[in-house]
Amino acid sequence: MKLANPTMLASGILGYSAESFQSIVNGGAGAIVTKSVGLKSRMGYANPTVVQAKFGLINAMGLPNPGIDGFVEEIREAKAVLTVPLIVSIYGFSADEYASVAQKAVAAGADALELNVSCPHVRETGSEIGQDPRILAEVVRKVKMATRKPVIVKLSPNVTDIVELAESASHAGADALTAINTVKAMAIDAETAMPILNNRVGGLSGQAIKPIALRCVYDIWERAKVPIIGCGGIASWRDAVEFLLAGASAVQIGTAIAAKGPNVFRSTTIGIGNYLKKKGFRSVSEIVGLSHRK
Ligand code: RRO
Repeated sequence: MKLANPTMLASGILGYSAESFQSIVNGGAGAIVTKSVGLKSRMGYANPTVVQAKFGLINAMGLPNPGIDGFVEEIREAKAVLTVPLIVSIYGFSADEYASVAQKAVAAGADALELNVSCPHVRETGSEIGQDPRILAEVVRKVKMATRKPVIVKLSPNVTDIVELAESASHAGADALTAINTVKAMAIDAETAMPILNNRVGGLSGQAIKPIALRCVYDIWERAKVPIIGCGGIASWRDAVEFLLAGASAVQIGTAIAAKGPNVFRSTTIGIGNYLKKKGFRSVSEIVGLSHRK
């Protein structure tokens, strides 16, 4: 899959509507990733579902989504107007469910799939699948058998060895890996003496997790045979360049949109271009993984 620039909208940030995706493309994004969609609709958790931490956000949305059958029309509408690839993020409670959602998403027009095997706080899906190399491999294999479109696997940082899982996904046929989903976290209110999120625990995103995400990309690059998409706390061209140097071929931006607006994609792309020119490189690919040289 060719991207016009190396920035993409991270999953989960702007739901499912063609209008909100268009505003992100107008801001300069090179690809869109939807919020995760499953076989059946889900309400998600009760509020509060998001809490501001000092250097990021903690969320426990609980996978609210319309279900793939309720989303196919939105995929078709988005495909009719978008000029960049539309990547549909999917989840399931079994390998067969992932495969069946994948088939429906591709039939509706998805250009690629991102498998959410890394949601930190919904039982029997997400990271409960992505933390076991054998189950992860089975999910990837079944989705690959169900479609010819590129399959990206989004990995969880909440594991002992993310590289083992990256290898398992790529051996099973993943075309690319996204690193990372949110880091398990929580907030407690001293006044009420209670956790703030209704679900008590959630996932931390934003500035606070950038060094964790960067290390994950760096470690995966040493062993992975497939492109890596960096995700976690990227808010500027300098952050993006650091991820490229660690081994990412593209980056996803999410939490930073809240503070910087959709134009963060354009400013990041322009900044990467200026950096390449200043340092005498001709393309992004020349700096992917460059920090590994000894
Ligand atoms: O919906 C969520 O609560 C959620 C998901 Br699916 C995910 O993958 N990561 C996250 O931080 N929240």
